[in-house]
Amino acid sequence: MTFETSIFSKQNTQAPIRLDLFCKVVDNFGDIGICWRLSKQFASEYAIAVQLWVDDLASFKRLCPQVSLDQECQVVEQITVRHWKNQAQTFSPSDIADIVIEFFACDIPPDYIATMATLTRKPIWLNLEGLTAETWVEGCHRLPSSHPQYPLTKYFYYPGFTDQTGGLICEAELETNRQIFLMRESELEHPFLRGLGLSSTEIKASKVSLFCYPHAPVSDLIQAWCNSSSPVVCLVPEGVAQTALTAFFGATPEVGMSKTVNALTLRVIPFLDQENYDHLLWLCDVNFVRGEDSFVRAQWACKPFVWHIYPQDENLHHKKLAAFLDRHRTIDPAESDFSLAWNAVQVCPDWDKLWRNYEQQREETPALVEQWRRQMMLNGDFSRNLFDFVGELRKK
Ligand code: TRH
Repeated sequence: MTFETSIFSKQNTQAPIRLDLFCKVVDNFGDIGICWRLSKQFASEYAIAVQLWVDDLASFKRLCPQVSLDQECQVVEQITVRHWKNQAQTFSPSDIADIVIEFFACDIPPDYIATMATLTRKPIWLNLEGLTAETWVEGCHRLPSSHPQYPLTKYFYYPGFTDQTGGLICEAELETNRQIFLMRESELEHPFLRGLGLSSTEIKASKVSLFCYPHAPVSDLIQAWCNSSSPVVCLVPEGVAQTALTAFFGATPEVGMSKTVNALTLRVIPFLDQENYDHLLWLCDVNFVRGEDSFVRAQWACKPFVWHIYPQDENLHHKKLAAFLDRHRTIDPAESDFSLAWNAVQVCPDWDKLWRNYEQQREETPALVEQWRRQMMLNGDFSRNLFDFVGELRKK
């Protein structure tokens, strides 16, 4: 049974299922990063007609250069992208999609909600929540919430690390694509890395990608890499760790800049589109990632990674970090100390030693990170799980 017939079996129509996804960019790139990734997956793997409403096209364009900044409505890779300018927009019943998703509790336009309420066949309405490894998520996942004013129910849907959550976003072809890409990259003598400016010597060195929030102790780590006993090449997308990089280069960092100090070569690379950012993660030996989406992609890259968690008031993020490390520690024992120092949960008296230990211990990590990938795959892909849930709701 295809997805379409299974979830909309009562709907005698060949028209594709329509899904509206609303994304408010609170800050940075994770909100649109995740929504864009989901939109592409919904369209390509489920043949769904996706309309992505996003309020900040400039952030979107950083990770998807095809986006044009001045269009209210445009089609990008089969997705209809709508510039969500304000809440005052009005809608007619035919505007309302079959599935309506709001991302991170962004308030969708009031008239959209009012119009949903007028329909005989109400759309499925979901709120996608943020990723955390904390156990309370399992109790909140899939919970309904009745609208105070209208006969509408919204359901909370959580990604997560167990089979009692929605799992992690993982496209069907991701692992195959990774294997093919890695094979080609090595057979063709590293076109991707050469394209980023790396020399043959740099390609052989320990390669690290760096994506973190501005408060990360990057200067300490840079110093430790300079003092390392083996060469380290650090690749930093433009705009990341500006202060530490300015101090290192003695000038504002720009794409193409590179400088070697003792064991370390540091290169500023372009901010890549999402697909190429995956390629970077696949090719580096260690990935420093942050937030939510790059954090998940690092896990699918099957390489050791260090997570810079999104900071929250009252150090709530420390709890979230601990919850993740509790689950992941057995997989990557070297990660714990490093992560705690990187996130300022623990003071690090000696970064040289910390990096040295991390380097030594991570020799054992490849098999373990693969084991983690398999374990996470058992929870199922987030989108697949989500549409199974939509199917269940439809049958009610
Ligand atoms: O950018 P982030 O910090 O995003 C978020 C937001 O802060 C959000 O509000 C918060 O809720 C969330 O973190 C926890 O980090 P994240 O989630 O990793 O998103 C970055 C996106 O940018 C991701 O989709 C990968 C993409 N990216 C590229 O496409 N190219 C690049 O070169 C880089 C560095 C990232």
